[in-house]
Amino acid sequence: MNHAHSQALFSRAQARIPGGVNSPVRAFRGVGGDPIFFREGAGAWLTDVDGNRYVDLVGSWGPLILGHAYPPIIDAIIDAAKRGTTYGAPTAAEVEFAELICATMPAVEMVRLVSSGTEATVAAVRVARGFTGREFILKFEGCFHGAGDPFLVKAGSGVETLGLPDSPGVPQALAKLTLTAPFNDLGAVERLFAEKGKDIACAIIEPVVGNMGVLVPKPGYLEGLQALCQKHGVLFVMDEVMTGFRLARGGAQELYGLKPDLTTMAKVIGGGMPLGAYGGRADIMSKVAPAGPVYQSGTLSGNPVAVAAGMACLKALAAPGTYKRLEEVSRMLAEGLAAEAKAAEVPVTINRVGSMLTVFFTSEAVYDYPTAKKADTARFGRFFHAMLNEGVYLPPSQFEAAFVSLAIGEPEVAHVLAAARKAFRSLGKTG
Ligand code: KE4
Repeated sequence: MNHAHSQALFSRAQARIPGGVNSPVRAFRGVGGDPIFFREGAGAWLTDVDGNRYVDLVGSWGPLILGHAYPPIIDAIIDAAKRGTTYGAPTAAEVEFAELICATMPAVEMVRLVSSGTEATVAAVRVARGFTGREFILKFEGCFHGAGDPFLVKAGSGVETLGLPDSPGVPQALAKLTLTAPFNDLGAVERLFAEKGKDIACAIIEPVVGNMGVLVPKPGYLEGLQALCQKHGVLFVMDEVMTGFRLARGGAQELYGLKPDLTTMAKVIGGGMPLGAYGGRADIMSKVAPAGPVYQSGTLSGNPVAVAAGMACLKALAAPGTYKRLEEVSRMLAEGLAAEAKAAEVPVTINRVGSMLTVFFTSEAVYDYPTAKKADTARFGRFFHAMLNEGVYLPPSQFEAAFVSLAIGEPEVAHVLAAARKAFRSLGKTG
C-alpha cells in the first residue's frame, strides 16, 4: 500500500501542528509509523489521500454509529446551515432536542448542551461540586473523561497510549482533589468512602470502559457503586460519552438499569458534529446558571447545525430493530476475530459490549487497568499494521475501543475477517 501523500502531509503538519495531529490519539504512537490522512468517508468505508480504501472500525472514535455521510444527517446539516450556522440565541430545535434526550434517558430530567465530551464532563464535575459543597472527586484507573484538568490523573486513552505521567500544567493542588480507585473493585470504593466519603462530590465512571480498550463491568459492580454513592451522598456520574445512544438507545444506564444523578454525553448524540451534553436530576441541574449559581457557558452551545445532525441521528436510531442489528453484526465480527486468532494460534482475549470491542493480545482475562496492561502492545502494533495493509482501519492503540457501525454489513464483515486471517497468521510466524 502506498502512503506517499499521507507521509508528505504528515511532514508538513509536524512543522505547524504539535505532533502533526489535532488530537494525540490520531498519531500512531501506540503502533509505530505515521498516521494516515483521509479525504473521504462513505458508509462503512474510508478513503485516504493516496486512494487506499479501508473498512472503518474507528468511526471517528464513536460518533459514526450510522457510518460516514449518512444521507439523512447530511441533508439535515445542509438544511440547517442554509438557515444560518449560529445565532447565539435560543432555537425551537434545541428545545425539541432536550425533550428527546430526557425522554430517552429517564434519569436525565434537565439537560444543558455543550460542544464536546470534555466540556460536558468538566461542567458535570463543577455542578457536582457546586451542588454538594464538596471538593474531592473519584475517578477510576484507566478511565478517560476528556482532557479537562480534573481528569488527567490515571487517565486512559492517549495518556495511556503515550505512557505519559499525569499531565504537566495541571496544578498539583487540583490533581490532589482527584482520588482514584481500581475499576471493577467495589471493596476499594467502600474503603475509600468510609474514610473520605463525606468530602467527595461525585464518582465519575465510564460504565463500560472504552479508554483502556473495552473493559466490561462485573455483574453487580455498577449497581453496587451506585448504592455506595447513595449511602455517602456522593453523586453518581455516568460518563456516557462513548456508551450513550450506542449500547442501547438509553445508553449503558438503560442496559444495566441504573439511575445516575448526572450523565455526560457526546459522540453519537451529535451525529458527527461537535455536540455534547450533561444532564440529570432536576434539583441538581437547577444549580446551573442562570437558573442557579454554578457558571457554565458556550458561544456555540446548542449550535443549530450540530443539533440538526444530532436530531437526525437519534431519529434514525429510533427505527425498530436498530440495536438488534448492530448487536448481530458486532457479535459476528467478534466471533469471527476470535476464530481467526484461534486458527492462527495467537492468544487473544476479546472484550465486547454491543458495538464496542477490543482484541487484547493476552490469553488472560482483562477486567481492569493492571490486566489490560498485560497485553502485548508490540504484537498489537504488528496486527494493526497488517490489518491496515489489508484495508481495515482499527484504532491505532491497544488501549482504545473499536466501534462497529450500522453501515457494516456482511461484505464488510467478510472483508475484515479475511484481513484478520492474514494478519493473525503473519503474527504467528513472527511471534
Ligand atoms: P471529547 O472532548 O473528545 O468530545 O470527549 C471526551 C471524552 C469523554 N469521555 C469519554 C468516555 C471519552 O471517551 C471521551 C473521548 N474519547 C476519545 C477516545 N479515546 C476521543 C478521541 C480523541 O481524544 O481524539
